[in-house]
Amino acid sequence: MKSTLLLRTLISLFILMTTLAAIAIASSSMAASRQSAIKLINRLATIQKQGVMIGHQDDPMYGCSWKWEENRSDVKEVCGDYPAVMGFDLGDLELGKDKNLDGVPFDRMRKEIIRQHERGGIITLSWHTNNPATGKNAWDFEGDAVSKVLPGGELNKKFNSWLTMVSNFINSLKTADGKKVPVIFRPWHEMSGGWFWWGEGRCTAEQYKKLYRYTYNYMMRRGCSNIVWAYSPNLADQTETVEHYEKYYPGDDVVDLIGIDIYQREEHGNAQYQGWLRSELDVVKKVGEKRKKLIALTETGYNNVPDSTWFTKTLLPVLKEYPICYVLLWRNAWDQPTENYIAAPGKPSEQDFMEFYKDPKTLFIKDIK
Ligand code: BMA
Repeated sequence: MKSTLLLRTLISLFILMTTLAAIAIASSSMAASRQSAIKLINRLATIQKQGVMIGHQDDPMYGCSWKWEENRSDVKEVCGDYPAVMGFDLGDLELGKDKNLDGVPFDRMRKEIIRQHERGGIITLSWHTNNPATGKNAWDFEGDAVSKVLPGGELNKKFNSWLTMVSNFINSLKTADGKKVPVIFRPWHEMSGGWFWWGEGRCTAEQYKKLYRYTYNYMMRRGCSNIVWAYSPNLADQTETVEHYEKYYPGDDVVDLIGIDIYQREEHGNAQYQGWLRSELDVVKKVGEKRKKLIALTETGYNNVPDSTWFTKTLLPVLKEYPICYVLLWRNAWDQPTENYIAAPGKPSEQDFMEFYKDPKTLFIKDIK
């Protein structure tokens, strides 16, 4: 009897110890596997002290007067250097398409991401995910999609297959010697506006947090160790507050960088836009300090930049007041005549952008190499 009991105790002890060892190995390999992301986080923290990196969405894909040619960039054609940050969008990847929602081929995107990494630059990815409930685009907010994609929901399986496709793409971002390229990923962005199916009024804050955390856990399990995770709400209707900004915040354990998306339109004055930037960045800075997160202006711009001194007189003075690591100006869209957000040869802001480039605060590729 006694010896059976001893044997049983020994067996249970053995099982417990092997389980604990397995957990330790799993968590240490999880930590180790984030190496490339952590390296990027540390680099961003260093750069944040030096100045603000200038970024541009779809920079090497098309510009105001060209598209799909290789080795071109409106930014480079104006100031002689590439933007320090390049942004790309994964929308439509989840449908198995070979081009994104703006016509950018995913193979070309992968190539440009690797090129940007090899020239010493930074990459950020957004994802204008189609509505899984209605089959329409990201701006279709019908169908209660968030609750349906979460575990137990009728679209969970389909959603998993979408996350798998995005994970596979991110895992495929590797240099020739097999090293993974780190990227800042900004899923479920602009949730404080109501225009996307994952936004305000389309799900509860709790559901949103579940969606974000589910995405994080799923993609980390699929080995996406090269992601720096970003939380990126949009401009508040009123003056921003910490409470409002954090309404959808999914947790310190799943976020590395926090930011804000803010645009100026023709009906807004420069002072109004600057007021918004300050109201938001005051809060982003405060939350960043409190939570020890990197901070950025994750999207901005003035469509078609009609003001010829906008970069140096409106944007730059505010950038100088905040320790943000980057600002991403949106695309010089080939397909949307009203969506040109950065300088290009022959545009009214061309000269001003040169001055903006020369300012010590603004960082381009040559400054961060
Ligand atoms: C939006 C606009 C759209 C575009 C989308 C994804 O803000 O620029 O025209 O399709 O981003 O890039």
